[in-house]
Amino acid sequence: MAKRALITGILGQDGPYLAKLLLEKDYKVYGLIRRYTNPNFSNIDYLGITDDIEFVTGDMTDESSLLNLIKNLRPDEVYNLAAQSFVGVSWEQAKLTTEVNSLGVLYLLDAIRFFHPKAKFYQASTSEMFGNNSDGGVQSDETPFQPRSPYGISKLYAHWMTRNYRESYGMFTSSGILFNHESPIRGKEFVTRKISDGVAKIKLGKEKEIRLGNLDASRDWGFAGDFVEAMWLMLQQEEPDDYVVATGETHTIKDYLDVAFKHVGIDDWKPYVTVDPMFKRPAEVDLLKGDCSKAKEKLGWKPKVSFDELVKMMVDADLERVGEE
Ligand code: NAP
Ligand code: G4F
Repeated sequence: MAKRALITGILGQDGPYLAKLLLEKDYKVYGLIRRYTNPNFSNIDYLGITDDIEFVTGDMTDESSLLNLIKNLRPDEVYNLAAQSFVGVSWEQAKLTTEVNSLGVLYLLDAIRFFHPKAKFYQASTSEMFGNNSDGGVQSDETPFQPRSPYGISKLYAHWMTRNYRESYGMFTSSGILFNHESPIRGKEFVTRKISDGVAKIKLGKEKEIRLGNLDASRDWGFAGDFVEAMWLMLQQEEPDDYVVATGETHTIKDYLDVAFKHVGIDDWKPYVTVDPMFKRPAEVDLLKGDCSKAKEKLGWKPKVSFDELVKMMVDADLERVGEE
């Protein structure tokens, strides 16, 4: 019989890539969406899988909706990708961020514990939990957490709860500590997509500049399509565990600008980029670079798409979309 998976955050970036992977593996996929008058299916439409998913409604902040869902669906695997995932806004909406990212996870874990404790649970943890801490410039499974944003703090609560339910109740709960991963369906407020969209608009004469914040921050950027494979692999192991998932390379925003602009034939991006303090953060995470040796060794996972390939893929996709507008 086909395995049944519930994915929260199905309309975001990772949800569609994970759903596509699970559908290819013959899973029955349920996708949790919030109630909207006009839901936005553009990301799953982009991957061509909208008709293959069964949508169920609920909200991470509404405990009873999650209790009912787990009670009725009894999924084999639950992937919790839902979040207020934008670090920048988490200072302005710290309470909402905590309700969705922290309490929402507690509600979902309890729903599983009460109604279907055999379900395997994946929690979307994040490299943002490390803050500026590292072991000589690298973050691994051993690096202590030191979050610097309300988002990072909210995710750390969920991370520890996920671990606690494993230790306290023997549930199969695993967290992936994923470093930044991007794609053509990345939200436009995140820096990579903001740049790829801006570069396409500048190239096609529709905009004149891109306004950005801190250009010196470094991120370990991988491709979302690669990273969702690690999520699935974590739930196929004999034992639950937590894993860092990263590419092991780090690049600054300036590096991203270099590759993106050069790809459309513009050698110097400086005339097209304005630094606007509005996009700077009250506390920045300066450098993220992950060591995912454990995931490589135990899951047999490794990233396939390089940094240059990722940037070009995103710019090409936006050139096509902006061209069609
Ligand atoms: P995303 O594009 O922002 O998607 C998040 C999804 O969560 C959206 O579909 C959103 O629904 C849903 N959501 C928000 N609040 C909700 C609520 N109250 N109830 C139900 N659903 C709600 O995020 P992503 O990039 O796919 O990331 C997936 C997960 O991985 C997130 O938990 C994120 O924090 C984590 N993560 C991401 C990265 C990364 O680099 N992408 C790295 C590490 C960890 P709507 O569509 O209705 O708004
Ligand atoms: O693209 P970002 O907004 O991603 P950030 O803050 O690293 O968070 C993403 O990755 C986390 C994993 O490490 C996830 F957990 C989280 O959900 C999200 O997916 O910003 C990246 C960097 C930051 O240093 C930011 O200050 O880019 C810098 N930046 C510079 N100018 C900008 C801008 N970021 C945004 N969003 N917009 C700018 O104009």
